[in-house]
Amino acid sequence: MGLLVALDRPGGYEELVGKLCSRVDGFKLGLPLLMARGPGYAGLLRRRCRDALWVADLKLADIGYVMRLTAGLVAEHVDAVIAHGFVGVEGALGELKDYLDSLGKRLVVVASMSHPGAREAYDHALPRILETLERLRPWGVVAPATRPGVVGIVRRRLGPGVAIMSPGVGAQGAEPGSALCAGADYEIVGRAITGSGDPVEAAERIRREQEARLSNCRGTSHGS
Ligand code: NUP
Repeated sequence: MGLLVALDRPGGYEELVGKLCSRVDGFKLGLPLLMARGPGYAGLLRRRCRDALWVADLKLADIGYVMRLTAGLVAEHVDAVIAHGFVGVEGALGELKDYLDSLGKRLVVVASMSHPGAREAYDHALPRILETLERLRPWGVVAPATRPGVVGIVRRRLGPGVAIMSPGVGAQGAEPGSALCAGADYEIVGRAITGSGDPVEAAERIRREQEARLSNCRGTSHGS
């Protein structure tokens, strides 16, 4: 069971990361924060919580050459980098994966997105993206907590060896634990924690809700 905190809004998170460190599994750094503070800020935050999982959500969707350049700016400070799945393998995700492999870093690829408009594109694109993921075998995949059915499809298709991380819990309406029940490894939560008056209490409450939902669904939909 995992909880990743999304840090998106430009701001100072050193103290918050220190407080959340023992309570969550990792942190996902958004583009607004990285652009405002610079890639080195990821390193500064990491020093507050070294052993957590650190993910740079760069949402890369470009030719391999440019994706490698972009990922290279922040790779030393994080464990994993997120790219879009629709750009395909040759000349794009394949190159990025080889590059990250050479650095000992992990690639996470978006299979589908959490917002309502994602249906316009991803309902059609998902079968193709799943083929890409099967060939590429990235370390991780992003699938939406707002559509647990999609999480289940990704899990069944790619098997137990891939880390599935699911955004959409809290501010976008999905309940804590719902994606975990559908087969995700991590739920990504941003505003429900960072926008709360008491982020530590919010993270602890979300953890408790994840545990409660997971223990309910285990033995029913997701097995033991
Ligand atoms: O499909 C996606 N939806 C999504 O919200 C893929 C993402 N990577 N995200 C990210 O998850 C988004 O960029 C933000 O960092 C986080 C969700 O934040 P919140 O809605 O919990 O505040």
